[in-house]
Amino acid sequence: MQRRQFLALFAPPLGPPPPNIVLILADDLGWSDLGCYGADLHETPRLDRLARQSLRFTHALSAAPVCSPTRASLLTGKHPARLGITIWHEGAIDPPTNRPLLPAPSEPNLAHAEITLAEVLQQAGYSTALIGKWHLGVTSHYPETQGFEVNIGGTHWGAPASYFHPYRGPSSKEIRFVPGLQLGEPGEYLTDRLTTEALRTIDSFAARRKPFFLYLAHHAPHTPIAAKPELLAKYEQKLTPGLAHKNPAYAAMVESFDQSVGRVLDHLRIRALDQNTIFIVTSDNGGYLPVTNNAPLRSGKGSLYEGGLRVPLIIHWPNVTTPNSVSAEPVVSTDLFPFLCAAARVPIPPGATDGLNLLPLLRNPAARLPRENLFFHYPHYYPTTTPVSALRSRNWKLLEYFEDNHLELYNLAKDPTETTNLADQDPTRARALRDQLHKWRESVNARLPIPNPNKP
Ligand SMILES: [Ca+2]
Repeated sequence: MQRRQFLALFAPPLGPPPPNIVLILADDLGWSDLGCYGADLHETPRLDRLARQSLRFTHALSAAPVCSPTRASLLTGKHPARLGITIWHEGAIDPPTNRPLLPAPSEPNLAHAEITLAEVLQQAGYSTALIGKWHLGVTSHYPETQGFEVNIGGTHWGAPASYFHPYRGPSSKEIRFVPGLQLGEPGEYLTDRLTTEALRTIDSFAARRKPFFLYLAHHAPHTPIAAKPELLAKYEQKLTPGLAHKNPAYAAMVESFDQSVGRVLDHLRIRALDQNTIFIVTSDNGGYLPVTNNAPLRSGKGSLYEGGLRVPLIIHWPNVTTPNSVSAEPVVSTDLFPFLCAAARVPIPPGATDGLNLLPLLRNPAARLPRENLFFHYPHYYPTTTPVSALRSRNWKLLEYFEDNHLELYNLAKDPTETTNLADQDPTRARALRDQLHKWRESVNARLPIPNPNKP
């Protein structure tokens, strides 16, 4: 079925009004960056309180270890490998040619033919807004072409040049800026400003008496690492030897993110919108090294070790989620698509089948989803990795590195830090998992790296 045919099937659902959806996505926020996930330097009182009122996932994984593929997957319900988007825009158009492998080709733009969550919800009568980071293609592929009625700040760039107004830098290569925020005050901070825009948007949407989908995709705490002076001073004072987290400016950025979440929550409550709003906070990939530290998890952004994939995920849905509940079920960002379609009572588009509805876990955090395997595919280079695929099968994790095809096998229950490679001790299991990984790659037409003919 073509995109237009599918969307033409829609009519706003009957019955009580479907819930508003507020999805707050942090950029590069690591698994252990929040207080409720064990951070020692960073203070995140609002997220900690939200977690106490919500369902918190301890094994939520990003669909990819870098920005754009996870964002594309979250918005389409398809695996990044199926979309052919396995690295960010700039990485797709300018891959390295001096490494042993030539990385797999990756689409630099999210194709118009893909049906996004915003399009599905818009067709069902939702008002839709993207505020903050887009990073899914050039101007012709901006949020407005994918179902977002409002776009404040979304561009093809992955990060602003500056976190301070006017949010552009003196770069000689390109002038990065954040469209929609031209009027502002000196000293104004991007995380605060995007939040203000989000609150304004909530008010304008709420006045329509229709449900809304707000996708607040913060740039924080992605580089450039830049903090508000008063918070920076606080963390410089607080920093003591022996802490896992050691970067006061990053800590301040995380707290600014926390304040943003608090402002949105307060605003929803003051406007009496909180009771019919699904509120989600998560991140697009693991924490960026060495700016943060994902301990006890191994490695960070770019890598398919847990530090590159594991992210915070908190879901609050009044009368559905149980306060202070925790799920250890492995879930992935792709699951948000079918979950939110179901919550909004709209059909899932054909082909958007790589995720599972999370509702059973919301109702019973001890439940298991009918899924044994999660797959990851990063056929690219990054400072933390060479091209690699991985399979997580409950407590077992297999990684296959493309440069030499070596396998690594970890038992995450006994070895959560992925320290002891069991591939040689348990070759039968390693081969069986590798075969499943290969079968999956074929099933989604995953693109593979190839030997670099110009490299000995
Ligand atoms: Ca990111």
